[in-house]
Amino acid sequence: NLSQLSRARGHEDGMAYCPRTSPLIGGPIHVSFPSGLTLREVEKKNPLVVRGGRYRPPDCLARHRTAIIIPHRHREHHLKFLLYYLHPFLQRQQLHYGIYVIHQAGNYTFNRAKLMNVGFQEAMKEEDWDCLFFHDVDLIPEDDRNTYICDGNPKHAAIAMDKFGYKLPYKMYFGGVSALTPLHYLKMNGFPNNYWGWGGEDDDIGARVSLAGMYITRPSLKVGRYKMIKHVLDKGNDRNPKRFNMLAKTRQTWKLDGMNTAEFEIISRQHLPLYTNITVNIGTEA
Ligand code: UD2
Ligand code: MN
Repeated sequence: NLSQLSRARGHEDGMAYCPRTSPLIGGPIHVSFPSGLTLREVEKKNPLVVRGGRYRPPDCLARHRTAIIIPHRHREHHLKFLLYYLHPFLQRQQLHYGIYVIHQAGNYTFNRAKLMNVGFQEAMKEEDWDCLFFHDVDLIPEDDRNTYICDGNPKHAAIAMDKFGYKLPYKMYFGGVSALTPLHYLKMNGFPNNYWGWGGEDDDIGARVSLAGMYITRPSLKVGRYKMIKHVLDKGNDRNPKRFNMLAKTRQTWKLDGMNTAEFEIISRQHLPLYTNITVNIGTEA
């Protein structure tokens, strides 16, 4: 509501907009994984981040409000490194931002796409975000110029990842990190809810973009670079054997399954120092 909004923005009264291009942005980022890093240290390095992992530039009015949505379970060691790099990166871009970790409760098969639907709905309840970045927990951006703001069409940000030799694996690829406005998201009925286990959901999401009459934009190969923290396939996230059959039907299913049918039960919402943790019961496969 409006009065809440203006109270929240009180400190920004009369403040000038941040420049269109942040003067704090550099170029390539050297990514390494310091051993023994703790979340406490990440907190100390980011004194302006407030509860729930929120930030606004202290001396100018941000032009963009971006929520980062991270699907998660049992990857605390990756989350720590992501937060270590992402907080300063987003601050250098002078964004108003918030980080949401959507934690799947229980041990049932993982469902990345459905967790994104939860993240979208819950993040939009909290603030009027104008852009949502759907972000794997293990991908670290390697260039400051990869700005975490939305385009006129859905954006696939992770065009060049080390694991694919810093090339796009195929034209319709939409995995890793992607950015949509709330309008884009609703136009494509969000993401599918029924991809349980590894794979396929990213291609379904990519297909939804064009089925909804939009197209995929991307940063350049030089800028959209990411390092993926090395890992094996998680327990509870086996390859989904149904993915090929399901993908063949996206054209028939996208309007019937998605944000409009997402059913889940929020177990807890914690505004932690570096992020908002939402633990959710997303049920099991029908
Ligand atoms: C690829 C895609 C990813 C997704 C996946 C298929 C890349 C870089 N990413 O990732 O976007 O399409 O294939 O589903 O190619 N996660 C957990 N706990 C788990 C399992 C998964 O937190 O037990 C989350 C976490 O954010 C992780 C993401 O889901 O980064 C994708 O899972 P992955 O990293 O195991 O799969 P990967 O690297 O093949
Ligand atoms: Mn991964």
